[in-house]
Amino acid sequence: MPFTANRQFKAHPRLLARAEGMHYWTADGHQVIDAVAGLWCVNAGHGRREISEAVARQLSVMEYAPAFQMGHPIAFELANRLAAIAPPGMDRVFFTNSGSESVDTALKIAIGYHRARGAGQRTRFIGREMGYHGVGFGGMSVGGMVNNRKFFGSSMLPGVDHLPHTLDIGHNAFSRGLPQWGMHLANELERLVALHDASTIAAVIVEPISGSAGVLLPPVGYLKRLREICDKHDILLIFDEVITGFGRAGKPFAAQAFDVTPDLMTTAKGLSNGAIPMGAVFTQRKVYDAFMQGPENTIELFHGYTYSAHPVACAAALATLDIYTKEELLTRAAALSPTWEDAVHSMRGLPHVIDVRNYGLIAAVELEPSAGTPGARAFEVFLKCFERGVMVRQSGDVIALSPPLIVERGHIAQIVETLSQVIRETA
Ligand code: PXG
Repeated sequence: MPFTANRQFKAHPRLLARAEGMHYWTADGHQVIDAVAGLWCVNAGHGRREISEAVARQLSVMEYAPAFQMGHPIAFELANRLAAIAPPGMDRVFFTNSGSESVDTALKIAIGYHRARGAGQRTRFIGREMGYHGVGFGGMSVGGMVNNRKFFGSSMLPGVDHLPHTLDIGHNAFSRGLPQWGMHLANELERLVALHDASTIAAVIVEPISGSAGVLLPPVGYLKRLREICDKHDILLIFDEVITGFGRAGKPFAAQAFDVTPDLMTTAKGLSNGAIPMGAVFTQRKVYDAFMQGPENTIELFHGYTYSAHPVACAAALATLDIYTKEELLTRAAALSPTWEDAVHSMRGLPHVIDVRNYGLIAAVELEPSAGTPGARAFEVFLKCFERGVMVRQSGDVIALSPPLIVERGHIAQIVETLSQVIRETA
């Protein structure tokens, strides 16, 4: 099983059998509120009939169409719809099937872009400690979560360096929203540029808000500073918005919430509400245009997947975008954020709670690790919450929360009450 304690699971399985709105039901009929939107992807909530009907319709009209040297109308319709909600100038879209594929695609586009401009020596990437960019060899290499890397150490991409991460509980514990301390950490990019020389660096890739490593927020001004340094040295800036895209941060994309526009943006998850696997890479027009040279019969980008722009996934994504628009879900996190912030910060002062972090409809509660068994306390909290009908995510000693964007105040209260009670009872 993926990223699972296999032996523990098989001894005590947690089987989800049905889902509707904010809830799952287990195979034996136990109702569980979903405080993580599946895995940060079911932003419009579960069981959306509009999506299943669109999928069924598309399956009966045309179940598959090749994307190499062929196209189909709704792929372009979807790309146009996405461009309309994207940050300024990001109006070119390449479809993939997952976040990991989006990341590897973006890294390849970055290298190809520089080569097309006669700067083929720019092949180096700068990622960040504690970053998560999926599990492909590219994403793993620019990522910075040690357990995801150490087993595969000799297979990393060459020429990758990492910025320091931005988590500093000493300075920023219990910040509400973005932490004030830490903008200067972006200046580390200048140090890496001085070390490697800008002429060798293709791109910097960061999550605007890191999810998997336990919700790491960008200090105020940090992302703007990264943008400035990238501009100064002609380095592409990639935002990995696989988690933050599609409303999680209170705007369609975190780039808009933080008013910093990257050159490329990777997405997946909320794009299709998790219903059908799909990802998309957005690029600035200048990136696309750089590839458009040579004789017209030549392929400009030697990259793609059998299932790029899969018609059924496109249908699911279009239906998802309709729901987002109709229910104003892509900005709902901003409206609910003060309520969410107050609710999650009520957990300050509970036993072992050393930090609470929040932005948009994301939060993390960090627990003090129990001596000698890192992660054990939060794992126990995760298990007990599930028994009491609340599904949260655990990563190390962090409990992460990211409910579907349809969440109501009553659900927030239930999630926080159960989690608080469980934390109180967990030694
Ligand atoms: N980039 C980011 C920023 C992600 O969060 C990926 C890439 C990879 O996406 P795929 O679709 O290949 O899994 C992700 C995935 C969690 C958790 O709770 C996070 C992810 C996936 C599963 C669990 O920590 N993020």
